[in-house]
Amino acid sequence: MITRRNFLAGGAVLGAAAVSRAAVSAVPEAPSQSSAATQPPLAPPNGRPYQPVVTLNGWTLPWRMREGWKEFHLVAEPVVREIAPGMTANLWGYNGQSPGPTIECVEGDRLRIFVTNKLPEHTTVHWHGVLLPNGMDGVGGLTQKQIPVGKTYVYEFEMKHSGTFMYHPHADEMVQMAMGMMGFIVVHPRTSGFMRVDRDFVFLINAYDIEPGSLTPRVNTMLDFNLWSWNSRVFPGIDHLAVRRGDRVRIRMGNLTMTSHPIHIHGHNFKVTCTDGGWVRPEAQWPEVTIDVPVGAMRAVEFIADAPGDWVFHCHKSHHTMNAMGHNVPTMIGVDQRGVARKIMNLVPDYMVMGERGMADMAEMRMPIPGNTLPMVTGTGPFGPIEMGGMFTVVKVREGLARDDYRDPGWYRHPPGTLAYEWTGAPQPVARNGATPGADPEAMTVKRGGDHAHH
Ligand SMILES: [Cu+2]
Repeated sequence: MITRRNFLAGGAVLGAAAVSRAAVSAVPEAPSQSSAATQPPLAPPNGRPYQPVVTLNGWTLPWRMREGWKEFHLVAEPVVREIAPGMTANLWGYNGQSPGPTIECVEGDRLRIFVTNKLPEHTTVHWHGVLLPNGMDGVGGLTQKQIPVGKTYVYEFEMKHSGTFMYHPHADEMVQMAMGMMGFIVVHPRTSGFMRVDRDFVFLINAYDIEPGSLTPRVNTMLDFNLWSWNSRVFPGIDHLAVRRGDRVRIRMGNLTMTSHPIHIHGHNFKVTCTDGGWVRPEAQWPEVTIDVPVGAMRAVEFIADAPGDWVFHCHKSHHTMNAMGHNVPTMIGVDQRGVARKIMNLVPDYMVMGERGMADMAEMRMPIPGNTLPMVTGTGPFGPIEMGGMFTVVKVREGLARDDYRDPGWYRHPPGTLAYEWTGAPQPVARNGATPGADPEAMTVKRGGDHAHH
């Protein structure tokens, strides 16, 4: 699905004397991606070898080698991004998508990155976490002039250390990041075998405020976003992570929202092995099942996928696993709405009473919603509605997947005797007031308070 756009500067033939500027005058082509599906890992066709990453609902930017430099071409431009099937958004991004493509290279590589600005306003690119010369840091006004509309700037630096980084504008930042301008950078270790894993997934954590029925994010929103996304996708639009049983798996995440995200896995525990500051020494790693990813930070977690199954991987803030919703909906649990419903139905025949027994029925009912709007909770599993949205996906651990097979293996088939089941025997009498019928009420008295004198 990669289409080629040719940016080769028009036919100037350069003499041997023009060597130093020649590289700059011949701009490399800028591949563009039209699909929001996870693309297979890009095995390096040249340069130092490495084990490539898989960008969740994204892709890696191809490069060309030229006189010892790895040359990439980013095009900052308006894009149309599918957030999940049934909803697209008008975003800003790079090379056809938001986020932009992942940049992969190796410790010690010399990078020359061309950035062409096709936005309606100026921009820059900051290389978050990368140690580089000050003038390559991409801070508009401070370390460089902002890149004007229609112009191309060149960044050149050596990747001095391996790790997990990202790129984003440092120009009209609030607007440009709210519109989706960001991308991932992975610098692979030069020493083969160092921090080696079998599967290496990456994604950025982002958020949008898009009014139901509209297409463009509200850029002034600070906290009350309604689409909590990974790589500008929400459940059920986030691809599943297919993993072979026994694989060492790494998941790298970077947070460019304005709140933290406690990212949680089921069925396994993981260790934090890398941040945007570098690798974590083995003796400094500790086990977790939830890791908070702070604002403007990156975390890489690793685990051995030793438990077959469909294991949920999600943000633990429950509002971040929901799609566009009004926050002004009153809680109606326990409120008897029958009387008022009858009155309203005389006026509005389609009126539905909702939320009286919780809000689970929202996942089953087909409420009328505006066009280009996702249901608040959605997705169907093998046992029915999953009742989720937003930052939620599934790690599918299976026996015997091929090394580079990332295709969805379907739902897990549970071995006999390993599935929760309904009790169909005789019911027990229900205990009330902390006492079982016939028990001595004195014996059930709870001693209140305690002796706090010994602190
Ligand atoms: Cu979250």
